[in-house]
Amino acid sequence: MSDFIDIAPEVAAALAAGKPVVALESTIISHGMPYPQNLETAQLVEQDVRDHGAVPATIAVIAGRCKIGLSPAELKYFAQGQDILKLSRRDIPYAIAQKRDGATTVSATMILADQAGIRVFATGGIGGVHRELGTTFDISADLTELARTSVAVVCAGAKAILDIPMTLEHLETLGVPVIGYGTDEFPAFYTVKSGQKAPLRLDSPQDVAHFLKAKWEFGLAGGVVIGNPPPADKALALEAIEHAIDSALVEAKGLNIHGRDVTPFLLERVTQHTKGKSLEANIALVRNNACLGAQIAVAMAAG
Ligand code: PSU
Ligand code: MN
Repeated sequence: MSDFIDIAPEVAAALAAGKPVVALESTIISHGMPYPQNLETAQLVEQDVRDHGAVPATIAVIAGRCKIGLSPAELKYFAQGQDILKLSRRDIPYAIAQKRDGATTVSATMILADQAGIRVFATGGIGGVHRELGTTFDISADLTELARTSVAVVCAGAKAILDIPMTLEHLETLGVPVIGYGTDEFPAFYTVKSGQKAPLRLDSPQDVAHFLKAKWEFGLAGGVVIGNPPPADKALALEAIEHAIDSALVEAKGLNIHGRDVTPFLLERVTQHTKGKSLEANIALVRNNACLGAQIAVAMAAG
């Protein structure tokens, strides 16, 4: 493991003892949700992991140190922070060398989790291929990371702000297994349905654990996407979100938003357009994913 990483004592003890640990990302806190809901969610999600028998490890970079597991004060800092970078793979050395604070996206969280030996990571949604690929060439670094780094990502699929069919095609090309958890359909984050079939389906944490072991013990490095549908009582109907997404996309284009700013901008606008309904769904699905992530980590630790 690199000299740039600090593992919180509780997480280090759990890893040393072979106990279940679940990685959590920090971009969702700093750039994915407004304060104070982001802080409440970050705290609830950690508790959800504990309630299901695993140790949570929220990952971030603080003053150039890569942290695996944050203290309550650090969690608050990332929820309130103003000058926090959004880190994907390319940005990690900059944050380290310049001693900056950075919130980790799915790609950066996977890298740090992998270095610490954490195999299960729970989040909201993965990045993907953006709509109008032909003009933007915007493909999230999350997808390439999934191709190379051996961490399972429990998520509610990919948001409809993205081009979901192209995202699934690209994951196939990259050799990344995409599993519908208890569903035949790949979920679309706010909505249970995306109109796209999940390429694979598994129905229990044990089955997922066996799948992950088979992949990695066979020597097939790389990530796995576990698409867990959002809880039905908080999920939105497609009609409820479609308009918000379309308006947000038009606004982003008009304002010439690009690069790392696109996803946070779209998330913020969708929350505004749905008057908070999408935020409620977001919170519920992240918690749901944390619970499943912990169950999978427990199943893996049990052998
Ligand atoms: N999806 C969400 N909320 C988020 C993100 C994705 O519902 O906060 C964040 C994740 O950290 C993801 C990142 O890795 O956005 C992808 O950003 P980009 O599209 O710039 O690759
Ligand atoms: Mn992008």
